[in-house]
Amino acid sequence: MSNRLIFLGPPGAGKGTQAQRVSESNNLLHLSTGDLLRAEVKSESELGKQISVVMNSGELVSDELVLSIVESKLVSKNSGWLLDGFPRNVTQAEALQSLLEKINQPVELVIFLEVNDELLLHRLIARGRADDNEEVIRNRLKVYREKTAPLVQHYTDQGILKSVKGDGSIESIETLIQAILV
Ligand code: B4P
Repeated sequence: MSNRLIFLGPPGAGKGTQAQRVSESNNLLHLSTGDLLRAEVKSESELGKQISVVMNSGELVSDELVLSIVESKLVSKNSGWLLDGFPRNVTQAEALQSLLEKINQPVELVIFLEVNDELLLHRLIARGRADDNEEVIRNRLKVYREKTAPLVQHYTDQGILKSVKGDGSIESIETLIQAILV
């Protein structure tokens, strides 16, 4: 079974939802950069306040910061892991690749969750997080198209990307993903 995974997709595609379920049933470390950043915001540290401004505008937090968070979590782990929401641009993908080469743990599979914009907007507005109002969501979709979407080609070229339609029920999508992993 593949046990070094990346979940890729637009905001609201269900990366976090599926990553939680798949990591639990396969005993993988679930590393969500969004959750780690929100935890820093919640701590009300100086850094958390700066992160909050960036997240609530729909932009990406700096590569340097996100990379240092991921590196500290991954180097202490030598079994399986699932990266959710990371990498989010080519710089992060390249930095991840050199880190993984250093620790000899290459990515085995990238799952790309495909969902149309209308459904994404509907799901995120229903979720209602601080960064889930329509104006910010539209900016997140724009940032996704400009910065994150090129990773689909990047991992397709490496021959490790599989697409999954992300518009069914949560359970049916999980079943599709599990079938790809075995
Ligand atoms: P994230 O926390 O990664 O969240 P997301 O992309 O908005 O959502 P996700 O795809 O995980 O959707 P979810 O399962 O929750 O990013 C938030 C922000 O953090 C970014 O904008 C950025 O500022 C920052 N950030 C994170 N990582 C970064 C990085 N690497 N570099 C720089 N900045 C970074 O699902 C959404 C909703 O849909 C939920 O309510 C869920 O219940 C529902 N849902 C899911 N699947 C469904 C289904 N099949 N049917 C019906 N509803 C469903």
